[in-house]
Amino acid sequence: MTFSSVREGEASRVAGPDEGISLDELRLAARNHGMPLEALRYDLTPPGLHYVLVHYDIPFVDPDTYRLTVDGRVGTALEFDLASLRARPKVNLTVTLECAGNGRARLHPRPVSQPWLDEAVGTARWTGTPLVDLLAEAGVLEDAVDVAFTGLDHGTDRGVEQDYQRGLSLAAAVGRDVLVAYEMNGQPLPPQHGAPVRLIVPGWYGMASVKWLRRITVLDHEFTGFQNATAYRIKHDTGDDGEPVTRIRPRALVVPPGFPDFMTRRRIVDAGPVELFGRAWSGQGPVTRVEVSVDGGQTWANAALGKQAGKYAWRPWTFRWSAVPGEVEVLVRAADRHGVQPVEQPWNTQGMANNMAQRVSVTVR
Ligand SMILES: Nc1nc2c(c(=O)[nH]1)N[C@H]1C(S)=C(S)[C@@H](COP(=O)(O)O)O[C@H]1N2
Ligand SMILES: [Mo]
Repeated sequence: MTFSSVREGEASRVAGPDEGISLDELRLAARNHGMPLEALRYDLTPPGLHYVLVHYDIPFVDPDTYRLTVDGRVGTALEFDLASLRARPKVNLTVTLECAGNGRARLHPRPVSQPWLDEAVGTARWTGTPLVDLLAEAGVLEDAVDVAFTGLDHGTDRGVEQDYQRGLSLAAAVGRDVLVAYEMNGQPLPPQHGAPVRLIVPGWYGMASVKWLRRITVLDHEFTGFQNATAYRIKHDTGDDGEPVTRIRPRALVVPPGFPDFMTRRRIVDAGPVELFGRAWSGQGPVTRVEVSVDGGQTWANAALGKQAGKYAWRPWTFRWSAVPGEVEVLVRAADRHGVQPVEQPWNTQGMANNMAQRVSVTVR
């Protein structure tokens, strides 16, 4: 097996019809782990079980010498150390984060990238200070359009060398709930989740929540860096500029019932009443409905919705299933006011914002 080499400006790639997961993809999957679906049980995901996505390397940052700069189109450029950020007004927000590539490995043909199945999600209580206050203190100038956020991590992607960097429109950046965060579930951020300081953009796919945040730059023009203009876009063919990936589409996941077979992870369940439990979320507004099918998607019934832990947090749901012996495919799907999750794949070249309904194969004995 060989590792691929990449030339500058090369497009993302789609796997051939019989092409299995490569060592390149496996290496990414081994670094970037998902949340085991049984951890859907926790309101707040224990940090070690929260999914992780790191494009390059996890930077080694000394919290004592760490600085955050606010500059660009502002009246006064500012610099903060960790203590001065912690001394500012404190906000706690429970936020469900999901990677825009979640579900990518289930697409046909498969976009070659981090091969997520269903598990690129987690919910944490983030503590930080509102970004809007930092911007107000710096004094955003009238010609401001976008805000660029730069991480301490560095690498190349498709031949383009870069710091991890994302832009957000000024309108989105001044939302009261966008946080410059330094704690996760009441503890200092773990290295893999952005220590010592990261951005949290609630409701948006994870790519917007820049980790290891070192610089906030107000721009008088649209940000056109790689992660906005090339990577996180919904493209239908390689020549297509595509649409930007923004807010999280609705998704429901079920804790796989019964117990698993080691290799296949097929579920084994005893016949009789089975209480299915799961979570559902959307970054576009409240989840309005969760539906379950226990016959491979032919018929659907409503699950009972539990109480949401916050505006940006996932919502628990339950469903009472009377399991009868046989081979069963359980499907779950969530809806928000914009619509319901598709059962057929919403395919695009990079496998972004695909919220196809989860399927779980179960043997009822
Ligand atoms: N600096 C930096 N920030 C980053 C990334 C990165 O690679 N570098 N990955 C982004 C992506 S694509 C996602 S999905 C989330 C993942 O956050 P988590 O690892 O804390 O779950 O971080 C985002 N922030
Ligand atoms: Mo992501």
